[in-house]
Amino acid sequence: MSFPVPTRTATRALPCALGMAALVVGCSKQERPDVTVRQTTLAATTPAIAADTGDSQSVSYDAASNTVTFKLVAGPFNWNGFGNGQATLTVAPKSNIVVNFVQDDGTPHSAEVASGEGPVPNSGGDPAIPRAFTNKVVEGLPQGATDVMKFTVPDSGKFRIVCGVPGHAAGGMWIWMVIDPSAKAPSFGPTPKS
Ligand SMILES: [Cu+2]
Repeated sequence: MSFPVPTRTATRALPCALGMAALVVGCSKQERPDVTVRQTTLAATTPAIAADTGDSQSVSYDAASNTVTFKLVAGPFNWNGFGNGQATLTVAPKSNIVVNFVQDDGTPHSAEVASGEGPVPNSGGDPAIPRAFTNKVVEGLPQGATDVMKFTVPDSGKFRIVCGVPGHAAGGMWIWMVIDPSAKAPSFGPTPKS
């Protein structure tokens, strides 16, 4: 299944646009209580849709080559706005992964794929998958730097994408990367509550 993922702006605008198209009236909560109800329902279901189909701005997939391209943006102790495992990149077994790392924070950061078992690592230097780390993984790269990690995931497993600068991952700068045999395509979004 594949649903178009509305942007947040589009999600908000959609009920109004529907109301406008059908009735050519304003979009007022007082005048159109049914529109309000529909908007609430849509907002409540949007996170699940995003988790199923991915954030098209962060992840793309080439099925022919089984290649996942993921944009990983370093912010202040977060990745793409998420920290402490609050987001998950889900990929199929044996996927070829291209991570386009973008350093968008004033503090030096790096990236590495670490084990998903045990405690969050204090620093980089022990990647769980060969070649799955950026340059200057312990020192960190300066703001504005970019790097590319290319690696292939195994059949199964749960990993963390961490910052390798000492203390940063433990300080929250990590997200999950999960290999899901049932995944038909990669996705990125908030970690499902278990
Ligand atoms: Cu960092």
